[in-house]
Amino acid sequence: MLKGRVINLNGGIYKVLLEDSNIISVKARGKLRSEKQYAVNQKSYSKKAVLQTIKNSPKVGDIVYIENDMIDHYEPRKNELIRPDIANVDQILLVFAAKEPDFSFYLLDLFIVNIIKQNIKPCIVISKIDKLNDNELNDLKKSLEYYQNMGYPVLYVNSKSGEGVDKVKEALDNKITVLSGQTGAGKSTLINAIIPDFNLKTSEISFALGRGKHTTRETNLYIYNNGFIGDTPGFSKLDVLGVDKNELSSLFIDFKDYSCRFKDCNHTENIMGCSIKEAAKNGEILSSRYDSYLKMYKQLLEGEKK
Ligand SMILES: Nc1nc2c(ncn2[C@@H]2O[C@H](COP(=O)(O)OP(=O)(O)O)[C@@H](O)[C@H]2O)c(=O)[nH]1
Ligand SMILES: [Mg+2]
Ligand SMILES: [Zn+2]
Repeated sequence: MLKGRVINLNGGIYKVLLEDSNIISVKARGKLRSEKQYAVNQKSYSKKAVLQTIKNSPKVGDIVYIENDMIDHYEPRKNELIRPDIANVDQILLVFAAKEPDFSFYLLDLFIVNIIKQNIKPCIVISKIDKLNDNELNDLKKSLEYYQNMGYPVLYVNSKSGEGVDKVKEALDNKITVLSGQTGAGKSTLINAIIPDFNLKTSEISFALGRGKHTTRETNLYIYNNGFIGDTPGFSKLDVLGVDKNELSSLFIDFKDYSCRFKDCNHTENIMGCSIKEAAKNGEILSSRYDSYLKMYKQLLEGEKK
């Protein structure tokens, strides 16, 4: 059996990069084309059930095995994104502007929670560093050291001059990467600084969730050195999607060092001895991280009451 990685899907035709670097176009066997619809809550704070189509067909990013010019089966996935529809994503390149739009720690934390929830690692890229003066940039770097200590790389670029872009190129090696970040953060400019003819599609994808049909659109991974880059960004406008308020603290991985001894503590109230609240108070947990947690928790709580 031939083994390879799906790098493109368009109308049921899979382009598979084989181990010998050849690319072949194949279909999937019939048993891999069935679909089922399940009622799911898309947002944990919405009581309204929406229908989601669960497909067992291979998708872009899958490691597949081919027999008689058909995909026979694929390896278990370590994760899968819905938008873009890509499996086995190694990292999200989270592009945040240093300025224009203003840097927001809350928004950064919100993106990170969503990424961790998908079982993916963020790589933070701060763009437009040329828009800050030296003092402002140093202050930002100082605050972001905290994120580096959490294990998330933080890179700094001026995509217009090319400063710092080599470090981003290195970060892409050997990985499947999807870009993410607010509109205007600098995703397209950054990717064009890396690959001049790259066409990063707009993130405004209309997807027919719950309407009982699925749009036929192309999903594509671009081969870059030994890695792959999705040509469509992931979530750009966000809420705390699909997160249960009781799992929220587990998505703040820096909180794990301060295991709270109270079983049902949500770490939001003034409970004497809550180690997370205390760590936030004495600065061991970055205060903006804790504020982000409180804000998200409150939103999830309010959503439940609706
Ligand atoms: N000065 C400066 N401007 C940038 C940089 N990166 C992006 N921009 C500008 O910011 C605006 C938004 O960038 P764009 O790449 O379209 O953002 P996207 O929506 O995330 O794809 C554009 O006007 C870019 O020229 C940068 O590193 N420095
Ligand atoms: Mg863009
Ligand atoms: Zn607690």
